[in-house]
Amino acid sequence: MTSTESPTAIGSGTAATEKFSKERVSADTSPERLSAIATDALGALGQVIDKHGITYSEYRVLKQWLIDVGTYGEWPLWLDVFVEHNVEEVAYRGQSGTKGSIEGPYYVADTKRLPARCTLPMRADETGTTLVFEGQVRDLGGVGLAGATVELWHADSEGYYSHFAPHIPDGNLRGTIEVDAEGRFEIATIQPAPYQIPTDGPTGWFIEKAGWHPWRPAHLHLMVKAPGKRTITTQLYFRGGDWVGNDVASAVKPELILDPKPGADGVDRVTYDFVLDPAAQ
Ligand code: MBD
Ligand code: FE
Repeated sequence: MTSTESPTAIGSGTAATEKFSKERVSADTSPERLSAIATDALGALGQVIDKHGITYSEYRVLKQWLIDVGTYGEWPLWLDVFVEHNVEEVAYRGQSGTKGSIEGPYYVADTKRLPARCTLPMRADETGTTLVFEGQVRDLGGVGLAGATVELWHADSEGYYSHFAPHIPDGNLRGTIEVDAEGRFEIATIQPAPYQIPTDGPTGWFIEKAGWHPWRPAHLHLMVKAPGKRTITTQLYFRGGDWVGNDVASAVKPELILDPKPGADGVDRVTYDFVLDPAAQ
């Protein structure tokens, strides 16, 4: 790998920021609601400044660091690691299907469509233990959902994501699986490694200065969709894996932990079924 191809904080941050910025998102927040939220947010920050006696030099360092987060394109990373889990918990209120988890900064839409029994796109020399992930997409009544799709994306065995690390081909370890007539799927892939927040950018500097750790446990990202059902965005983790009990992004839930076991062929297999709530009316 040449140095220009090595993953850098500024490279993955810039790619994540460019992807997000293309969406031009909107929300129907009224001026009254915005004012109430902003008043409370600024009030909370004011209380922190007061409580800790924040100094002018600390204030200037904060200003510089906030500028650096933008320069490195790390707002998607920082926000999704430290803030998104709270938003996701609010979004799940009133739901009873499969638990959600954060989307994170590395989702890519419109990945390769794959049949219900498939192997995720990977390099000819992809390293890592083979993992067969199977299951069924169902409604709340237990009926399998034909027409559902399971979008799966995950890091490679070194913890890097395609589209956000220059040495990995686009589309690697990503796919949109079309379930069968009973809502079932069986996907062969490789076991991802834990993810480390890059230490050469402002999110990593902040974590190091605070004496925290920069790790997420190994995880699969999923977005499961079906006609007339509420889309779920979630993640699945691996029992006993490093950082499962101590995720820097606070995004692990006990219902989302897999326990793969070797099958008759010696290959690790695991079953996980997804239950979708009805779409909001
Ligand atoms: C990840 O891989 C991730 O899933 C999240 C939420 C944040 C940073 C990197
Ligand atoms: Fe991730």
